[in-house]
Amino acid sequence: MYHPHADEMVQMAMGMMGFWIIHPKDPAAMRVERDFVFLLNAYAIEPGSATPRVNEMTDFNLWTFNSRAFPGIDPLVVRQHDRGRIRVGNLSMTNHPIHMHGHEFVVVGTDGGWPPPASRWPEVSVDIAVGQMRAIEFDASEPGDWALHCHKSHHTMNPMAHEVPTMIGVDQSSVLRKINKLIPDYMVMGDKGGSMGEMEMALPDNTLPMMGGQGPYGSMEMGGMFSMVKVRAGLARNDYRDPGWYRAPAGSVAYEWQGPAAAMPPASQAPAQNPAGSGNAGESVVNVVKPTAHHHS
Ligand SMILES: [Cu+2]
Repeated sequence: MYHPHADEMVQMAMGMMGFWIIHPKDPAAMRVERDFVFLLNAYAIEPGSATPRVNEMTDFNLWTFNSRAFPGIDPLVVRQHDRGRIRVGNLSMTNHPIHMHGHEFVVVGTDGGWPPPASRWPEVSVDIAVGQMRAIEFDASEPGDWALHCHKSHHTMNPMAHEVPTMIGVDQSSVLRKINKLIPDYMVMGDKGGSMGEMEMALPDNTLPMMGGQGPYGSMEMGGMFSMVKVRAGLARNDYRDPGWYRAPAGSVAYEWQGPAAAMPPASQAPAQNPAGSGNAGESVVNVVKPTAHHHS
C-alpha cells in the first residue's frame, strides 16, 4: 500500500493513498481467473461541504471501497467455478471486518506475502487492521448476488447523525406538528426504527444518502462499504460487466406466509431442557456448582 508520510493527516484525509500489486513473473504462480483489489478508506465530509475535514481522528462519516460507496459502486463479477481473489487494504483509521456471503473463502495473503498452504485458514469474515492488507480467495461455486461488506453496521451507512437521543417508542406526533409550522419539510424519525433507507428526504449538495440502493425486492438499506459478488455461469473470460440482478430459481425465494400460523405446542409437551430429569418437563434447570471452602487438616 502507498500513502505519503509528508503532511500525512491532511494527505490521507483527502484520499492520497493507493495499492501496489506486483504480479509474479510466472503467470501460473497463485493463478486465479478473477482478481480484484480495493482499498478501505474513510472521509469526514460535512453535508454540503466539498472538502474533507482534515483534522478528524476517528469520527468519519463516509465509508468507502476505493472511494466509492454503495450503491455507486461496481459489483465484483465472477464466472461460476472460477477462482476469485480479492485483495483488501486498509488505510482508514479503524479496523474493518470484511464479510462475504454465499461462499467460504481462504485467507491466502498478507502484507508479508503468501503464507504456506498449511497455514491458510477458511473464513467468512476477515478483520483487516489499520495499515494491513489481506488477500482472500474462493471458488465461485454458487451462482447469485452475494453481499460483500464491512461487518460494522455503521460502516454500511453514510453521513449519519449519531449525536441524537434514542427515540424508539417515543410519540413525537405533537412535536412534529409544532415543528412543521416552522419547518414544513421536517420529518421525525426513529420512533419505530428501521426503514430509513426508504425515507425520501431532500439532501444537501455534495453528500450521499445514509443508505439505500434498490434491489430486486425493494430498498436494500445499505450504503458505504458494501458491494456484491455476482457469480454467473457462462460469462466470457474477461467480462466484468454488471450482469444485472440474479434470477433466483423458482421456489428458492423466501416469501411472506399468508396462511394460518402453526400452533405452538403447549409447554407441557415441549421437550425437557434438562436430560438429567431433575426439573419438571419444560422447565430449564440451571445447576450451579458453588465453590466450597478448602479444609486443610
Ligand atoms: Cu468497517
